[in-house]
Amino acid sequence: MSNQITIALSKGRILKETLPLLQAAGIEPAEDPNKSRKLIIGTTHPDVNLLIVRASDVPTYVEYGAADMGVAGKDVLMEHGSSELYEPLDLKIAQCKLMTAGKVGVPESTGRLKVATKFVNVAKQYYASQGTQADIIKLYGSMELAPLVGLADIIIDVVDTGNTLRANGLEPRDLIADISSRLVVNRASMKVKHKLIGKILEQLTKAVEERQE
Ligand code: PRT
Ligand code: MG
Repeated sequence: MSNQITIALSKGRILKETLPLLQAAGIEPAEDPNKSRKLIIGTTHPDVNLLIVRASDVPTYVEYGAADMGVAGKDVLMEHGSSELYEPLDLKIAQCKLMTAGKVGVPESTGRLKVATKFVNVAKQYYASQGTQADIIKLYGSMELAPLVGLADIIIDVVDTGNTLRANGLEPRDLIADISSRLVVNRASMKVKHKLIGKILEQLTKAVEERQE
């Protein structure tokens, strides 16, 4: 297996936007990952397989070396917070903003804030850096509901068009970070499988640059 590499990807927007970049590196899935129920998918590259995992699980697979490489949103990487991951390339895909949001027209409370989010580590760091007292409430989805039913004053979530916020009577407030998806590589794999990973990295870098032109 040591000449073989695996790349961890999540279904949805990351897969959709990563496939054209992989294609430029000579890597095409042998079957459509969106239709297949398989979680390990071969590719047209004899030494490369894809692993289909949850977006938030990508850093874990790569950190432990269960996958050699992966693609994950910066939001997910910030929340995961591992220094073990090598992050050599910004793929500039799935771009969005990590923001706070609150109910339209409702001024931010001056007392202790209630903040609902799936990004609890990011939230703690953010409010600590602001010197703001905040109770962080962990949610796994549908964050936009929390302010509407009084569970929280503020949510922290990724925002693209802002339509989801608007549809729920919320407005974006503070920018925490600009987000895009990053290629992450296991540190040991980078050394042991340097030849193959280095080549793929080079081709992906070129594909990202060409896409920006
Ligand atoms: O659901 P699961 O736990 O499997 O993972 P996930 O929901 O994190 O995966 P996925 O595929 O939805 O997102 C993967 C990555 O895409 C995220 O980690 C971000 O880095 C990036 N990304 C880019 C986004 C968006 N844009 C985005 N708009 N992730 C989520 N959204 C959500 C947003 O929160 C809102 O609820 O999409 C909804 C629509 O956004 P608006 O602002 O256009 O209305
Ligand atoms: Mg999702």
